[in-house]
Amino acid sequence: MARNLKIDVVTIFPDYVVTPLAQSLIGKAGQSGLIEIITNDLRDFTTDPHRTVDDTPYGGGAGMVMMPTVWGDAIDAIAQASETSHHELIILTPAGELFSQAMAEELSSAEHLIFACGRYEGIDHRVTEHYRTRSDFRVREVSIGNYVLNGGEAAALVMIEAIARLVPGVIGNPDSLTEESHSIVAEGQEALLEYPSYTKPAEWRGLPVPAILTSGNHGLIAKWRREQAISRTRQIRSETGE
Ligand code: 6GU
Repeated sequence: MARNLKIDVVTIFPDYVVTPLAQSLIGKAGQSGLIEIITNDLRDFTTDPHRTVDDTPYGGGAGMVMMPTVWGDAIDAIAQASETSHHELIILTPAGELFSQAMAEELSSAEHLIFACGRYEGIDHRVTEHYRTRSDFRVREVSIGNYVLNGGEAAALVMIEAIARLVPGVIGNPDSLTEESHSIVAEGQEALLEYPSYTKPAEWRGLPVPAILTSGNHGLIAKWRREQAISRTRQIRSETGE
């Protein structure tokens, strides 16, 4: 089967990402050849005996900065080995653009994603600058939310899970993609959060399932679900000020 998407993750903690990626749907997508995921150890691209990846920041300040030399060698080698002609370089940083469903949709149709997981105080900014000058790359600095992690590994996992499930064939029933929270809707329409779901038993700890759902009236059920989605969306938006 043709490979749809190649994903490289570059990290100094390969075990942190390898095990979760081997699990579940994303792991199965890897086995079926729909997605190929490779985890690369950044230290394999060092040239000194200590396998150094970081140094003190110019201008002073706390923490260490990851060196552009090592990152450049790693990214060049990974791009070369990919056998694809265009590469989406995703640099994970809390200072990046916020990840969204729209970005996941866009990235799910790329041919090659490279996730650069920064640690410490980040990666020397010239890595972003250099690859932005290269016509075979598109560079995005991305954050998954307004909080700080110790490194980009967990963020890469979040993004890969959101992206991989949008690759055709990864999810058995594609209908489940179109109805869900945050999925893209027609222009001018608001993206609604999902309505609440219920299954058996019909009553649990004194709580019955909403009667409408057992009425058999599909028109009324659809209307009720839409109303629930709208009120949920309003509630969350007002709480978060979005
Ligand atoms: Cl991508 N990296 C780090 N270090 N912290 C984050 C993040 C990324 N996204 C949110 N917080």
